[in-house]
Parts: sequence; structure tokens; C-alpha cells
Amino acid sequence: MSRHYRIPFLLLAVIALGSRAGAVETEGSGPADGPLTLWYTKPAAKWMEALPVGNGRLGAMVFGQPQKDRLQLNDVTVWSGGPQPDADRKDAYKNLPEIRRAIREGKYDLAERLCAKGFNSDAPYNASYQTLGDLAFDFALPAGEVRDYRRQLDLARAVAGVTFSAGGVRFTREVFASAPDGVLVERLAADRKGAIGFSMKLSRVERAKTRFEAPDTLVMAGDAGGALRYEARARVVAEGGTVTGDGDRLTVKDADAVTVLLTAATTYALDPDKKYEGGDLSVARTRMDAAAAKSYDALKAAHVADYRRYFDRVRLDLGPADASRPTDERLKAYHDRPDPSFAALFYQFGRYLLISSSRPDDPLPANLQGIWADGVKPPWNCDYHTNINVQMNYWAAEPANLSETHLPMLRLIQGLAGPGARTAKAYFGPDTPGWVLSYTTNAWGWTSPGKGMPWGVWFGGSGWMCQHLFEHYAFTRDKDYLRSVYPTMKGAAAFWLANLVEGADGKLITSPSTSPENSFITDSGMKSTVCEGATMDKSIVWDLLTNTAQAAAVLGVDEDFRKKVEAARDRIRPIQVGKAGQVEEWGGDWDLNSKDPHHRHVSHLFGLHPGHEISALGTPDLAAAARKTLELRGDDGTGWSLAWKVNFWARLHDGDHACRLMANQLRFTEQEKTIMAGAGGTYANLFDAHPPFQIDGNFGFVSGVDEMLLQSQERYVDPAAPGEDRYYVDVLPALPHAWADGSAKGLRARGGFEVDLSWRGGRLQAAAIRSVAGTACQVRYAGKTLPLSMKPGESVTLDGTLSR
Ligand code: FUC
Repeated sequence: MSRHYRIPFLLLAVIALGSRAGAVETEGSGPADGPLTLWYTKPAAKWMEALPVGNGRLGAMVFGQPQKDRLQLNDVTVWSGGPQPDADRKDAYKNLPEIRRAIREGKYDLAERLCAKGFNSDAPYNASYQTLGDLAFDFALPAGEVRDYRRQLDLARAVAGVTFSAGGVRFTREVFASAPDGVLVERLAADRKGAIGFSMKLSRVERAKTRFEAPDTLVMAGDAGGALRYEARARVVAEGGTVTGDGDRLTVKDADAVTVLLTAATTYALDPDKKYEGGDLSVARTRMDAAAAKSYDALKAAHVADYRRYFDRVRLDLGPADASRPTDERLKAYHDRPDPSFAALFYQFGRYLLISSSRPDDPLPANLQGIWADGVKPPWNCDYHTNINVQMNYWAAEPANLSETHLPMLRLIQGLAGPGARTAKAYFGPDTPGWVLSYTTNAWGWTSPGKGMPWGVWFGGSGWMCQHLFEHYAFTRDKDYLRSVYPTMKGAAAFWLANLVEGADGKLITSPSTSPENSFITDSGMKSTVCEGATMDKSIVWDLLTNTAQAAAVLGVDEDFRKKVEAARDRIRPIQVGKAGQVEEWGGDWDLNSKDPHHRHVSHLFGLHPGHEISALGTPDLAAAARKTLELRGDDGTGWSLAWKVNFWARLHDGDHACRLMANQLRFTEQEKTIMAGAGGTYANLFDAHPPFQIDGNFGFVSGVDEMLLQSQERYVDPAAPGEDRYYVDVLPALPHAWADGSAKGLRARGGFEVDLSWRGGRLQAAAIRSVAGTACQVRYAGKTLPLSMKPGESVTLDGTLSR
């Protein structure tokens, strides 16, 4: 790992300090069959019913079939393909003047053709995240029917399992993925001695060879059809009985209990300078030897303690849970009879998924499916789409008190500045400073535009990604961390300083400019996807320049540069309100001409969420225009689109409308085909359905709930510390009527605060605010504002009138 990617020690120390503050109370973890358990009365018949476990890097889908069972395996680094340093179109920048001219002359259709011909990428975009393989079991069960079957996932402990009886024997299986020991563990037990017998096979659909390594291990090695090689090891630790093996399988007979261990390693490292190589395959063996030397109970205790350090920080109580009904039945009932406690379960499931797919030291962040994907060609290559999806994965990381889970994403972003500098020069000219990123990236540092329109030619990726770099600081207040990421932010800002163009009105805009994956029709009937000054671009650049200037001020560096950045920011064409009172999406008032008014992307409201240019209290006129835009877009969409709308309505302080979107998102579906509009929902295993499965909706929902209960995006200037970023902390800004009584513990706010809330009859009872970093803030609730100034570690408790 190069120095560039190392997590600064102080950052870890600050996070640890902050975490301790939130980890003192642990009673949030209920019993195994309590309100925080997903449970089912049947085994998973298909992947979308299986239950995910993961330690951030290594994951498995648990099917729980009594006889022929399967753990489908993933490692977050298993990617086909390899680096593509030549993916940028050579000399694309030479086409830029002609494209800009066509746009300025209103020849948008020509501009689109020119972009499709000379401003996209012509390199193949084939690299894909892939399965690691399968651990398949064929169990010898006593004759007789399977009875009393139950399959479950305990979110409080991150342990999945099944119990059932066959032939009078009670079988128990438990599965978890341990981060501290780097191992996937399955425990097989029964209430009769000698009852455990099975054959086990380790395999992969392609490019793998498995051999038996006596006395008890299967070793699978291979490649992913490109640069990457992997090794996976499965070992059985049997109590009693016999173990034999041959070829790609081993057999256990007459054991009293067995612990199955699985480890994996790959050659991947997130280091563009080393061509993304450097991972050590021998780690699979050393981890295995270390894990096999521990007892099952010791492995489990270490795993549970480690997981609870994260999970227990936030508790959410939205009312009594009816945990006596299986999870799929509760899901099926939700849309017609929303049950707040089920929304709370879905919220905690999202936090579980983030902890399980993104740990601080992971080499890559959570992708389109987190870490869980079957086969070698999952939808959209299971990559890191940067025009909404990967960012949505991390919206909840800070507010839901899982700050460390953000770190793999923050390292990915820093790793894009190098390849993105090449892309900037290829498309905007050899003298172009800084870096840029288009609509997607992957494990190999892809930053180029895509091949097709309308998704391919879009340059908002770098600005949006840099928001995450700043947000991590805004929540943690770690200036050493901010100093380490500032050059990446500065590079993204420098690119736009050099590439904003003056519009006909003298204001600064981007050109060419698209609005992710959407198209427009002008008043004269011209259809295109390319204009100048589309709203999302402007809002992303506004956000980037604001944050970069703020970072320079906080760090006390680059005064001249900061002034230039602020001056450019202030010259960006403001958000325009169109003839229906809506926020305009494009560089013209064309929204009402659209043939697809309910398009899933709502990119032009970036300034409302995740940005902070539009706010309910600070810019009421723009907030009203945003509301109109959402009404025009409607209440349906893909899974992630519904989740984004929950966040939008929360930012508009309309909790009831946010709840309506939640009910649409929590619509049971089995649809796995790709549907681009109106079919969003949730699968039986509570994975979000685009459809197909995309995990962004799960994470976006968590963020939506956080936004309903606590907001802190709106800034003010503190005369006592004018260079520092200061935030209003809005308590219960969008509490829906349906959540009349409840409490939340451990939510995080910008400025470095941790907040516990309780409410009754829809009114705040108490807000306990702890300051991690000793920053001032202004707390707002129900029309009142209370300035607070606290020392690090200090707490205050306020009542419903914001009195102490
Ligand atoms: C964006 C969205 C699609 C899908 C894809 C992975 O391109 O427009 O709906 O989520 O990412």
C-alpha cells in the first residue's frame, strides 16, 4: 500500500474516540429472535431469497437448504479485466470547440451526434465484478421429513443460521463472516452424537482448479479472466467422525459437530502506481491456520464483539414490533398497512449491510450489490456508477454513525485523481489542470466517458465524489484527514476553474452538459441529451467549489486559490425556476416538453440532496420549486430512485410524503429482470430491487430515515470563527404522523455531534447532544433556534422547547 492510501493514524484515533462515545450502551442488541432478526419458515429457493453475511471483504449468501445446500461466495476484489490506461479517446479535446459552438447555436441534435462520435470513449467497458465461487454441501440426513424449519439472520450479532429436525434429530447451523479473523465460519451441530455427515465441494463457474490438501482442506486457485488471481481455502474442523478427501471435494462422516472455515486472498491492491497488484495470496493460508487454531466459540465471540462496536451505536425505536410473523410476510403486508417497526428493521438491515460490505481496511468500497453477486457477469458489471449509485451507497455512512465504513470509498476517490488527470487532458486539452471523472468507475480506475449516449458523456463524477471527501471531515472534524484529501479536492476544483464557460448571460456554466441518462425536447421540438448549463452540473460544481474553498479556509492554505474558487462559485448561473414553478433540469425551460416526465433520475435536485444549495428554511422559494419538480416526477421509480425521493422529501421537511415513498420502496417483488421505470421494490431477503437487485436503495433508505430525524447540512457563518464551517442542527425536521412515538440513539450531525432523540405524540421530548470535537452549532426545532457552544466530550440535554 502506498503512503497515499494509508489511513492517517490520527483519523483512526478520532474515529475510535467518537465511536466509544456511541458504544457505551449495548442493550440495543436484542435476543436472537427479537425485533432485529430477519426470519423465514423456508429455505431460500433462489439467490434473491438467500441471506447475506460479510466481513466487508469476504461475503456469502446463505441458502439454508437442509440437504443440498450452498454458500455462494464473494470477495470484494474479484474483478475480471484489468487497468485500461488508454480508454480515453485520443485527442478528443480537438472536438470540443465544435461541440460547444453547436450548442451555443442551439444545434443540440448536432451536438449530441458530435459527442457520440468524438467525445465519448471507444474502449470496451467489459471488466466486471464476479463471484468468488461456491461451497456446496450434500448432507446425509436421517430418513424422515424435515420439520420445524427456521432460517434467520440476527442483525444484532451478524449471525445467520437454520434450525430444523429430521428423523428425530435437531440440526443447527450458524454462519458468520468474521472481520477480526478474516474468515467465513459455518458451524454444523446436532443434538445427537455422530449425526453430522456430508460431502463438500469448492468450485467456481470458470477459471478455477480445486485440490484436496490432506488432511482436511480444499484449495481453489485461479484467475478472473484478466489481471487478477485468487486463492480460496475451505477447511473442516470435525469433532468426532472421519474426514477424507479427493479432487475437489471432501467427505465428513459421523461427526458430532463440524466447524467449516473459508478464507480467500487475491492479488488485487488499490494502487494505480502498481497496476492494482500487490495483494498476497499466501494470506489465505496464514489466516486459515490462525483461525483453525481457535475454538468456534472464540471465533464467534470475537466476531460478535467486533461487529457490535459498530452496530450498537445507533438504536431506532419506531414502536412495538410484531416479530412473531416471518419477515417476508411482514414485507408483503407493509405497502397496504405500513408498520413503522418494520421500517426500523429495514433501516437497521441497511446499517448491517454497510458494516458487512465496507470495513475500514477493505481494499475496495461496496459496489452496486455491496459485495454479494453471483456469476461472472452481474448486472451493469456490478461496478461503481458515479452518477448516483456509489454515492448513495455511502450517504448513510456518517449520519448513521458508521464513519469508518466510509474509508474504502474515500480511498477509491483519491485513487481516481491520477487516471482522472489523463481523462481531463484527453477531453479538455493537454494544458488542463486537475482531474475529472465521468459516469462510472471500477476496480481498475476507469475515469473515461462511456461509449453511448445519454449516459456516457457526463463529467460530474469527480465533483460529486469529492463531496464525500469533505463530508467525512464535516462529521469527524479531523483536520489531518482533511489535509490528506485536500489535494484531491483541489485538483477537481482546478479542473472546473479552467473549464467553466461563460454563458450568453455572462454567468458560468458547463459545456457540453448532460443530465444523467435523461433527454430533453426544446420548444421547437428538437430532441437531444446535450446542452450547456444543465442544472446538476452547475450544482455539483457549486458544491465542489464551496467545499474546496471551505477546506482551504479551515486548513489556512492557498488563500489566492481560495479567492478564485469563491469568485468562480459566485458567478455560476443560479438554479433557474421554470414556467411550471419547477427547478429547471436543463439549460432551457424544457421540462414540460418531456415525453418521460417520470424519469428515475432527479439530478436537478442535487442542490436539495445530497447538496445544500436548496433548503426548506434557508431558500424557501427554491424549496417550493423543488417540491414542484418532485410532484412532476411522481412517486414511483426504480429502487434507488424511490430511496432518493425519501431523502428529498425529508429535506423538504415533509415526513408524510417521505413515508409514502418508503411504502413504495417496501413493495414486495420477485422481479429480477431489468426494468427502468416504476418497478422498484424489495425482495424477500430485504435486498432492494431496481429491479434487478441494487444495494444503493437499501443504503439510500437508511439515509432517508436519518434525514427525517436529524439534518445538519445547512451552514452559517460564525463571526467568532469565520473560516470554520458551522451547521444548523435540525431536530426531527420531517417526523411523519405515522411515527408518533419513538426514539433514536446515536445519530451523527455535521460539526461532530452525536444526538439522541425521543418524541411522543409527534413532539420532541428530549434531545441529548454530545460534542465530539467542541464545535459551535445552532439547534433548530419547531421554529426555535438555540446557539450552542460545547467543549469536546461535553453533552447537553434539551427538552421540547429547546430548554436545558
Ligand atoms: C444508473 C441508473 C440505472 C442503474 C445503473 C446501475 O445508470 O440510471 O437505473 O441504476 O446506474
